[in-house]
Amino acid sequence: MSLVKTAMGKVALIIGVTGQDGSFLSDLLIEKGYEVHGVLRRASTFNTERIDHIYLDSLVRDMKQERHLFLHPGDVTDSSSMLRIIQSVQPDEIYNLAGMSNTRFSFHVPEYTAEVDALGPMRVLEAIRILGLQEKTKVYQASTSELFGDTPIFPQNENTPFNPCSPHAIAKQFGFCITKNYRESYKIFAVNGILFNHESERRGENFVSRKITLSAARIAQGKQEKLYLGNLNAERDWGYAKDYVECMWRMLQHNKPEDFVIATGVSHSVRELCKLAFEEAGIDLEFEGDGMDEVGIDVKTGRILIEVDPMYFRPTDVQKLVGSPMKAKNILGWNPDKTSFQQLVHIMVKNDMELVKNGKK
Ligand code: NAP
Ligand code: G4F
Repeated sequence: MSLVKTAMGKVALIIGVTGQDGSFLSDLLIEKGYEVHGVLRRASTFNTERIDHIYLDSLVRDMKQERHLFLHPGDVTDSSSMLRIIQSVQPDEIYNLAGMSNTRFSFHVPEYTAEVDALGPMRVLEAIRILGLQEKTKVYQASTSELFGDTPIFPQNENTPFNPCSPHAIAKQFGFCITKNYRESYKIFAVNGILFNHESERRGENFVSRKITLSAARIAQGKQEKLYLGNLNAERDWGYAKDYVECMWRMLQHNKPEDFVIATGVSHSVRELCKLAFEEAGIDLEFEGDGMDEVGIDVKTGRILIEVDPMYFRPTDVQKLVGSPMKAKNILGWNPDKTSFQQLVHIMVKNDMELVKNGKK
């Protein structure tokens, strides 16, 4: 395996390569001619499904042909693995996407969440400093709109004060601050992408968007009776992950290290997402009732398809987030309107209808 930088391309290391964003970013960087390295953490089952189309390809390919994706066993909770991998890869760019990314679950594992989301970024930055790579290696840190938390300010931008309200968001605030601190203290090109919710056909099934699109597809094809959800009033600024990873890359190509909000500028409620997803699946849905008694009804048959289950509520929830993408639009030339909310839901439902039809979900 060659770890040598190819003449034409740069070397990137993606920590969190097996996740939604890591897989789209791998596709993008390979397309741009990068040699891509990823950190693969240990799991009890295979966890490379989202990158199998690139990784398995490269395994079965004639070894004389060029390989583009190399995986390294490691974990952001383990400093020695971060040091070893960064030393051997000598990346031009590191994208730290590793995250305990499930807000609700972070209430159950707050200490582990801090290990991954707070200390993880610090271990990556420390490795760069210890290895003397400050001049060479640029770092992208996956920060989040959850940092704004329960804010009264709309829309949120790079100057909006943080008010995180979950262990996940609080740990991510440490990650944000340490990235800024290493940029200022050690002159590392380290930036925060404050990304608002972004979804796709590769989104994990326990996030609300995918839970809804998959359930809509299953219910429409008679494979599921009902969908149980939590806070239907929550509003999020939902964009398409494929568009967002492009902006991560743009941030590292910019001539100076700066933090950017990435968002569409439009928010929708969970209820609206349900209506649209079910419509895409061929079901006209209507909501009736209030609070815990609210239900989603199939207008044609009168059947109750959605119910509220208190199990999915959080000790504290962020009610509404909507971001201003103006800085990224003006400085990075990023297009926040590339994929609309309607197009995003269409892509996800279409994908899930196919998966269900083929017995894959
Ligand atoms: P995701 O699908 O949950 O992917 C997270 C990635 O991190 C996976 O590859 C996961 O590995 C890896 N990971 C988790 N713990 C790790 C550890 N201890 N060591 C090494 N790798 C670890 O999340 P995503 O949607 O792609 O998001 C990427 C990042 O952006 C996350 O940090 C997330 O918090 C942040 N973010 C996401 C959004 C969003 O709406 N998607 C918005 C703002 C910020 P496995 O595959 O083995 O689990
Ligand atoms: O899809 P969610 O679980 O995403 P959440 O909590 O906003 O976090 C995601 O986006 C963040 C960026 O803002 C990232 F930092 C984070 O890593 C992750 O990618 O929930 C969205 C909303 C919440 O208000 C939640 O209470 O949907 C509400 N919701 C209602 N019913 C539900 C459900 N969420 C989930 N997961 N499951 C439900 O049944």
